[in-house]
Amino acid sequence: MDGTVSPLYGEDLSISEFLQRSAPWKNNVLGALCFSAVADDGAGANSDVNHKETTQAGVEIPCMRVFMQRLDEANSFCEIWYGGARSQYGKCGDVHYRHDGNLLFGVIEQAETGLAKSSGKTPLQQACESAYQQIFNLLDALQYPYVFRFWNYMADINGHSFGMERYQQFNLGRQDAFMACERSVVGNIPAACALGLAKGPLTVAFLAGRVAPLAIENPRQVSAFKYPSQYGPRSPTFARACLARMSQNDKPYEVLFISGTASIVGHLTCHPDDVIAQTHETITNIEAILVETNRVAYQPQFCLADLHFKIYVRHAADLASIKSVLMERIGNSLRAVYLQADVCRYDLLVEIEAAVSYSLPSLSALSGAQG
Ligand code: 3EB
Repeated sequence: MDGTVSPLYGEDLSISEFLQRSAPWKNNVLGALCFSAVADDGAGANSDVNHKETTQAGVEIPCMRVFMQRLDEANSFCEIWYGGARSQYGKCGDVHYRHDGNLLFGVIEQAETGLAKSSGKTPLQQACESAYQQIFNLLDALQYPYVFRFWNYMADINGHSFGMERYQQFNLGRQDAFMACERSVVGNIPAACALGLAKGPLTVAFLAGRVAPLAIENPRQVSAFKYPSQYGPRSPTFARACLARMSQNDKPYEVLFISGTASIVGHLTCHPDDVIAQTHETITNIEAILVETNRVAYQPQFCLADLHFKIYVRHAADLASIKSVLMERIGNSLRAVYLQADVCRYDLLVEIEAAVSYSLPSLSALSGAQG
């Protein structure tokens, strides 16, 4: 479909391409998510600290860097998020951020090393709670009340320590931070993903704004915030998707963030040993999310063919199988980047997230916004 626009959503560049491109478009970059398993990858020279890059023109950009192997084409992948013409960089606690008055993109890492288990909290749980509290403190201070999307990356997500799976420790810290900052842990909550890295500290990126988005659930799945306790003492805190309406340079548009989606129906993993069936089930889940989105969108035009996909693959050897299912279900318009990552349940072999934005006809369309 031709109605898609990318005033917000980024493009497929390697990190070195991203950094070598010169101004002025870079002034509109709010931030980037960079995935690479190559040391430095052209970024080292400009990277004065982790998760921040400075362009030749001196523009400071929060730039998440996680150690993750890209499986298709290039070695690295940068997903770039754009803002308005005037934006500014800041650092608050450990959070690097950039904001333009409508949107704020930020990134924080929190190491577990040096943290002992204290007051009954594991190091990962503490790192997560601290990351989220710092994010919420920043958003309160700068008055960006609504998070649309969180990206969570941590080492050894399926590992166990202190008698608990690490992903469950993460969920404890996340939910505690939401509650401590008086944020809802059910209902209208952000979209998210949570993936395992081969190495590196807990790293969280996020995009927030000033207009309330609409959380979307998938009727085929139990909402993650209602998962039963067999998956851990605290439920994950995310919605299946988040639909945000915003205006950038006086152009209104609607953007959909689809959370990491996997082969889960109800709350159970389906097809544990079958990557092809898992991929089909995941696309069927994403289709169900699109149906729900089109019930509440201004322009009910959200469709698979327009989505920009990020595909997290547990076993690199499954890449060809996954790709062939996606080609079959989506066709030639498929836009996808493939990364090797651990998925948060040991029996999930693939997780797929997506985003898309469509322009809206006029600002007056926004005045009728619900929510
Ligand atoms: C699932 O549906 C798969 O904990 O933030 C997907 C998206 C998953 C986000 C998160 C976890 C998260 O439960 C896992």
